Amino acid sequence: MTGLESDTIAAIATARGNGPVGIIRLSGPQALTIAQTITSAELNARFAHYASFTDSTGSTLDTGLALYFPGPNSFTGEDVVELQGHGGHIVLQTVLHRCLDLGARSARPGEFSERAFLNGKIDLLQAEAIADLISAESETAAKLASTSLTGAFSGYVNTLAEQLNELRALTEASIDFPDEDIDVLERHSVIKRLEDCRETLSALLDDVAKSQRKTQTYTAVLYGAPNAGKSSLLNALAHDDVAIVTPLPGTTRDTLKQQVTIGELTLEIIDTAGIRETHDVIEQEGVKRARDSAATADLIIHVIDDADKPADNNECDDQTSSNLTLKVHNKIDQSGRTAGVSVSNDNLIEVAISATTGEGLSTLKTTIEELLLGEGHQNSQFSVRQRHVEALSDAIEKLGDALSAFSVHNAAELLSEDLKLVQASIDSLTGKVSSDDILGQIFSSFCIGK
Ligand SMILES: Nc1nc2c(ncn2[C@@H]2O[C@H](COP(=O)(O)OP(=O)(O)OP(=O)(O)O)[C@@H](O)[C@H]2O)c(=O)[nH]1
Ligand SMILES: [Mg+2]
Repeated sequence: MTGLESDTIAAIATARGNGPVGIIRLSGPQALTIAQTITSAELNARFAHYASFTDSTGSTLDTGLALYFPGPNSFTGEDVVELQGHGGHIVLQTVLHRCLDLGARSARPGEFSERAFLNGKIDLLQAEAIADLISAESETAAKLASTSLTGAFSGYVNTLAEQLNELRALTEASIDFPDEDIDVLERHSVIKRLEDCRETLSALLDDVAKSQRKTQTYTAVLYGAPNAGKSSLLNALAHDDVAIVTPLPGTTRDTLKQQVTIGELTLEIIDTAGIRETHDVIEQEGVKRARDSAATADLIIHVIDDADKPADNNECDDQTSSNLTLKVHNKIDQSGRTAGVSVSNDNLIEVAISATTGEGLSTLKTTIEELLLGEGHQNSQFSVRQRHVEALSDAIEKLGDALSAFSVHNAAELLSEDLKLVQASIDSLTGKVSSDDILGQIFSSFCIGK
């Protein structure tokens, strides 16, 4: 950590383009002086001053609010001033140039967050969560990022780091004071603690993987015999009349894609032509496309007309794909089957619904969510990047190595060295240990002004 920077940075913190309000943010030792010169006002801490923002000749460039947040109680930990004026791109540029003329330097992308990180206001997981919150494209992604920003993810990682630290301290104590009667390295207890640590790490990785899945878009194909109710189900899940529904078998020909949100899951649903032998060349192409979609989908939703005689439904039992498949018995308002979830004779999960009355639909949605996100996914609320998955996997692998080496050699020195490696992987998550390269890579992907 380099501590407080000596220069003052400035940037437009609001999105590029013209808007009603625009914010220029200053951070660093000269932030207050620069802002006071521009506003000709004595700025009190955390007080909204209405002021004119003037150029060097005293002419008004804009009028607005100036807010002063003295360090260390500011976002960056340094003195920060926000000048909130009108959001026109040109007017913001002129006020920004005035800040630069008075000695500020243009901030690099993510430099405010980088300073917050370097000054210990946030850790690396929280800094990344800020960027993820800004770029979130779904409600779920935004929720995950804001939970990570509160420090929830960091909390788990820090607890793990403490656990490892304790174990390493005990290990090192036995090296430093070999003659003293420290039974801390009682073999079984050490192995047990190492195993506990590995278990906690694996559980965290599992949660992280579940969270990561939430920001992916999955594809689910509606597959089945003509007239089974595939298009009706699409419309019910989309809450919209997206697909044509008629009582005629063979209504859908083209594949029809619709993105829907099911709980925390983003799903692209593909409605397809009913599978049957046909001489109609258009329908033949539709059936081919349906099969192609089923071959690549993350989930096949096999829709069956529950009110129909079984022979008709067997038409589509030619799925060759080994993809995850869910059976949906539709039209239970006619068949009389009870809505709900069960396991079929061929060991597939099946849900009984009526696309028209909506019965069983909420069970279907939770089943789809659990199939794709994993059970208990509601408790996994982390904003995840690939580097987190890699760091945790690496820590688990190294802890495994440490455990096997200790089981064989029983050597405290070796264990201590091995634990250092595990700890480095864990600490890289929060940025306690990180190379400038990694920091540069992370912060350069931020937007300017954040
Ligand atoms: N009673 C009842 N009728 C349904 C239900 N779902 C669909 N239907 C009716 O079944 C008929 C066929 O529905 P679609 O949704 O077009 O079936 P599809 O599987 O898309 O058919 P194709 O596009 O021809 O393959 C329509 O008349 C629907 O109104 C249901 O749950 N209950
Ligand atoms: Mg259809």
